[in-house]
Amino acid sequence: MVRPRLDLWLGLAVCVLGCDQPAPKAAPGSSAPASAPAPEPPLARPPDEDGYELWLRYRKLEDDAQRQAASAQLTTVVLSGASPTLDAVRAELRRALGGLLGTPPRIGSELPAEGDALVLGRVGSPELARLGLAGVGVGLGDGYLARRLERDGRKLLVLMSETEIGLLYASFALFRRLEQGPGLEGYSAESKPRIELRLLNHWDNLDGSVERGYAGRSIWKWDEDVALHAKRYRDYARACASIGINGTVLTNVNANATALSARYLEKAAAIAQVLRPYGVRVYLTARFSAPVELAGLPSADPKAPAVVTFWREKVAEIYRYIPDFGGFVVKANSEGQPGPQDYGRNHADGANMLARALAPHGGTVMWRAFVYSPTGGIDRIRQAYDEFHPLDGRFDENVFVQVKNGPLDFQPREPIHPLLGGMPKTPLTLELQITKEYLGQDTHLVYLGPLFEEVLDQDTFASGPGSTVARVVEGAFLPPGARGLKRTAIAGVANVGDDRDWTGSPFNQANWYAFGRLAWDPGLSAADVAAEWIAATWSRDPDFVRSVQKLMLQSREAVVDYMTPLGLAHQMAEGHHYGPGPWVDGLARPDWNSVYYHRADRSGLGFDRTKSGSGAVLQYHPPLRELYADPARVPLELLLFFHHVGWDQELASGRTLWDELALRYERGVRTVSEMRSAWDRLELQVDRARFGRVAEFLAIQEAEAGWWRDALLGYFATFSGKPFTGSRGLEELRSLRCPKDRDKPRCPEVYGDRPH
Ligand code: GCV
Repeated sequence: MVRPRLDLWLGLAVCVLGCDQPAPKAAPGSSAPASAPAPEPPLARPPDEDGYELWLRYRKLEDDAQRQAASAQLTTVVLSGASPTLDAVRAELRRALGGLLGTPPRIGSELPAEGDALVLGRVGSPELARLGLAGVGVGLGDGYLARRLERDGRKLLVLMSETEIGLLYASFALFRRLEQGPGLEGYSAESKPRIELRLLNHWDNLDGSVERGYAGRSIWKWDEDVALHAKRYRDYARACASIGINGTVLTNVNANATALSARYLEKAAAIAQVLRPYGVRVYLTARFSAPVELAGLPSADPKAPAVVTFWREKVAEIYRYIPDFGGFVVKANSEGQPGPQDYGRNHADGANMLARALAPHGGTVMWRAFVYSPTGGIDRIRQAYDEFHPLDGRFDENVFVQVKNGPLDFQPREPIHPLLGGMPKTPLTLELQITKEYLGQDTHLVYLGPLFEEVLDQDTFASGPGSTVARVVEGAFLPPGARGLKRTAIAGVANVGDDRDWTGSPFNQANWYAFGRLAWDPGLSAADVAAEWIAATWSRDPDFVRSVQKLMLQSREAVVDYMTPLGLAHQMAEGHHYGPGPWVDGLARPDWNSVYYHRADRSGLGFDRTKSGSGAVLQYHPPLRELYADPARVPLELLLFFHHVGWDQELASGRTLWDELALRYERGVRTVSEMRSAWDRLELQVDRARFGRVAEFLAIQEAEAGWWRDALLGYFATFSGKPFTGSRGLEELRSLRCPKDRDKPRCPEVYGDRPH
């Protein structure tokens, strides 16, 4: 029997979603016809850029009237005092205003006798008192206020904060305002970070490799002099500060004890010195067995006095090198990492021992809840809650439990982690992944703002309705700490490497940006954040911003559709997590295999996590628990995460499971084609270099989206018995052995043979 082609077979359903879509274009290297060629670009195309400047390009404002109005206000700047941070503020003002307005400002420490001016001052300072602002802004911390004043017939724009770093944040907010285009008329702002510790976690190894990094080697060149890389570190710190990131963990959570030896501490101290003026504190990962590896102790038992002494002395040594050291991030008893359970102790015993060494110096421990034991269990996703929930309330005040956004592992979509509503007495660090380990890595264009927003907005119901993840992470329900320590934190696994453009692709920069902006204010909309980023990174033209914003906002749902729709998870091929591998089976542990997660059989698809299955659904609070447990009410987006569903079962959409699945895969591929066409239409407005890079990556993504669809539907068809014919047969797809290079994953076997 000749099986119908999926695109013909799906014609009706696809039309429900829009029949006026352009035909998908051919992947590079394929012989299929492409759509009509784009018109020849005019000569006046913007000059090529390499992406190094990120969103800090500060190109001159195009609108003359607006630029002149802003210049009148900002040409004279008043900022008194001397410190490395204030120098950084001045340098950034010169660079940004010089770029945006065309002329760098005159910066003095006294308000001149006449003329409009920008005044920056610390809350309570004599400068602000002279302007009648004594007492204004108390309690801002690192937050800031922007106020417009009229004094003696002159217009003043005043930026104030309690801290120097707050003045830097206020300056970056002002530049954002200018980039956005509404001008300074009526500008006033008040903003305080809603989460205190906003950290990047680098999974960088001492040998220069980066775990799950796709943007080159580590920027921390442990074997080289820091001075050689100081410019890059300074620019990294500027980028972090511009979006409010105030800490960075230099080393991988799969830790190497050597990172805590004198040679590396000296280096970390030199890096800390470059980052410090920008308010970015350095943290390190601690390997739990360091007392054995570095000091030759017989064990790392957290209750052994020699171990306690080792850590106390080690921490004191670290603070001699780095007086404002932030603390440790620890992965313990997970994926082979040592931990307190090796000695019959629990996570609280281990974390508190380290916390007590850090407490006298003001440091914190971020103890990760991503535990993944070597013995497996009834359901991998249950383990963290089962181990940590009983320990709630047993951690010292300077311990955070660091929880990934979902219970599995940074999938394109998964439900929130039940621990986010399951440890009401413990400060939690929400861990998001900026590097796209499971979302197409460097080449696929996926804007993560909507994913972060979805997580932050999800209600845990832990303290009744309205207990969103954002409110939990902001500490809204946390009992106050006796010692008034910082108790709110968020971390993003960095996507930064030594590639010239920092993140391996121009659009991956947006995810670094979105993480920082949402960490500062989880209430921001991912759409607005995208618009900010586009204007600063590409072009301020409103039509351009709208088109790119649309494309970015489509992209997350697209990757869910073409990789793992309807709550499927972990269908990536073994090891590299790049292409599809639903057939992966037979690896040593059941939960290393894709088949463990999809549970496809003749009767249907999906993992039963209800009471009659693994029971993981019981880890959620009511009414989430009931919602997820009910196959008729669970959001379709999470259906197969919680239920095993028959192939012919009719879903809330009115379609059968098979039809819905096929429709979503097809929709994902088609959305990428639309994104590709939309980008091509913008060619004339973007420099050739960056345009070309994005265009090539979109071509790869389009071909690989089809690869995912064909692999997953082709494979599931062997269980469902439904007709499916992809562009390539299942056997051919199963035999592909790519990517060969995990750091720059490419599969020319899929997208054609053009070099990338
Ligand atoms: C740093 C997943 C990743 C690992 C990572 C681990 C973790 O398993 O694939 O590379 O290890 O998560 O978050 O600890």
